[in-house]
Amino acid sequence: MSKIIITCAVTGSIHTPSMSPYLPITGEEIAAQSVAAAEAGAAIIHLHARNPSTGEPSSLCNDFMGFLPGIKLKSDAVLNLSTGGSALMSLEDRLAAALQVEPEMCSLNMGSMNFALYPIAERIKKWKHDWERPFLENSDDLVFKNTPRDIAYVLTEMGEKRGARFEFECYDLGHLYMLKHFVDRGLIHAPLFIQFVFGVLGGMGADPENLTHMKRIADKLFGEGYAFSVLAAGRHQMKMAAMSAAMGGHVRVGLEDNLNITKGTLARSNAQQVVKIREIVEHLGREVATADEARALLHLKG
Ligand code: KMH
Ligand code: ZN
Repeated sequence: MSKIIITCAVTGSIHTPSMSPYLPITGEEIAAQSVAAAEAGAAIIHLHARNPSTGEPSSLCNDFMGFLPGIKLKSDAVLNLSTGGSALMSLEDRLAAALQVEPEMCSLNMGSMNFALYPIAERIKKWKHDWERPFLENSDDLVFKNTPRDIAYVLTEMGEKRGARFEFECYDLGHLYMLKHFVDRGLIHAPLFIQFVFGVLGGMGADPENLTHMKRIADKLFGEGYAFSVLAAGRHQMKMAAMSAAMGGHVRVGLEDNLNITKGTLARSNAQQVVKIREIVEHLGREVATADEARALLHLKG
């Protein structure tokens, strides 16, 4: 089995400041938590930006520049910019920073879907900012739009023209077939790095049978030409990541995906989750990849 790549998704666009005081929001906070996550063993840092005053998901290049230089200065982690942004953003906004920054890696969501966040708002008693509650509650009528045309556009602009490679986010079985379609069209080249995403309301649930089936079909479609990683939302995070590690896959953790470290206890940082999954995977007999080893495994431009 190859070394295991730990990705840490440090802030995302789903959780809001009222849910955890440890969620990094400002450029300084995002940079500091990213560097600490890299020091703890994350080879890849997956990044979204926030408005530093309100914590609202932001697509402004200026907000990305609030943390990117700080991370680069203090770590050699692979910087992976989200092109998913938030489901409320236009594709143009979602890509604005990545087009400028030209990162080694970016995410690419492989299909349109419901992306219901409202169940996670139920336990919040007091809201810090006006935008949070409508943002979450209106997600019962939200479509996360990633049409084949959108996907082709991201592949062309970020992949072909700028040399980025991708974390292909697959929330359902159909997304693997969409990925295969783009491989056949010649817009995607091995080795693929596929992120199996579990537990988003609108995508597949965090059931072990779904992971074994996703792997079985990915093996059939992509053979030796791919590696998989697993992220699971909320309380399913660690057990699904551990299962991936046991099956030869890679793992993703971070406060984008889950705010807790154990049931009912908030993680005090992203690094705390990286340390936890690192211990689990090392106990399973897997070695953790450095950033440069991840670059070599995934054929990144460096
Ligand atoms: N929020 C995750 C479920 C993206 O940024 O492009 C998936 C994700 C999407 O990270
Ligand atoms: Zn993301």
